[in-house]
Amino acid sequence: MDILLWNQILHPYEIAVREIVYKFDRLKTEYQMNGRYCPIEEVSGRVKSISSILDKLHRKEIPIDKMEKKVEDIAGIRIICQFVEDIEQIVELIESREDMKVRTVKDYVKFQKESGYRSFHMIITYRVETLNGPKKIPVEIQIRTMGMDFWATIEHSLQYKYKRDIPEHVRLRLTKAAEAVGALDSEMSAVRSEIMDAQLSSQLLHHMVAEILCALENLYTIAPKREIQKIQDEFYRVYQRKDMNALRKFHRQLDMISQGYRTQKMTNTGGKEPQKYDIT
Ligand code: 0O2
Repeated sequence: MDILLWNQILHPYEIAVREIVYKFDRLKTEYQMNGRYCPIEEVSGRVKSISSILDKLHRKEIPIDKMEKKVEDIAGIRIICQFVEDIEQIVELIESREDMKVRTVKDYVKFQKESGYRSFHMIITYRVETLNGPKKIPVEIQIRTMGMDFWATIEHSLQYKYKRDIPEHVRLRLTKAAEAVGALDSEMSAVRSEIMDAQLSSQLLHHMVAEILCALENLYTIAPKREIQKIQDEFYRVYQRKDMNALRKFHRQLDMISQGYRTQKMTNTGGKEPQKYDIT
């Protein structure tokens, strides 16, 4: 099989990975825009390297012409979340989509692997459009918490270093580390609602500040500079209080001031001094 053929074979998998990562990223943005907690922390994807594919074919004694049928993780997506509870939400979200048809699932979260590995795996069918027409391909989606991901990444590197024959004393450490990750995930779950509240408040604060600064910037073209300076100083004062209600009130007043200056500009003052508006 020459290199050109590999490229041809892998191309639809690349399209699938790019499209799916993009779709999950867009979902994340949608959650944020709606001020809702997003169960997805990070999404990444990869097409399995040719050497990894060859290793897997060898390891599982799969003939090369059966590769596309038997190796279901050529296209791989990884979704990282903060809490174990988020995994279930993401699974339901995927199950409800029309563009991703779930073929099989493996729940290594409930049924941890002997190695200590924990993660939720789904094989889905995803349709890509290519120059040669549509093609349905399998994609493996791995869903796990940050803690599970940390453990799996380290263990994966060690498997590579020791050629899948990790020495017993290292294996023992990994088992202990897996237990610690399990305990960490449980502790985090216990304070999940508090953490979610804190994150949502901080997200709302960032959103509000961005909107206020944008409104202030728009004011530059219609209001006198010293007025804007006064409003800006007031904004810094209000911001220091980190009080969402005060910021909301400030935002509303700023909107009214902007509206006032805009109306004034439209009706043309005829050389008169522009009227001043105060934030109180
Ligand atoms: P890579 O380099 O990540 O692509 P098998 O190869 O038999 O273990 P199978 O039957 O194809 O796996 O499916 P399974 O068990 O769902 O595993 C698929 C992928 O999950 C693996 O791909 C790993 O990415 C990950 N995984 C499974 N078990 C472990 C584990 O014990 N430790 C770590 N770190 N990852 C694991 P590949 O092809 O093995 O490797």
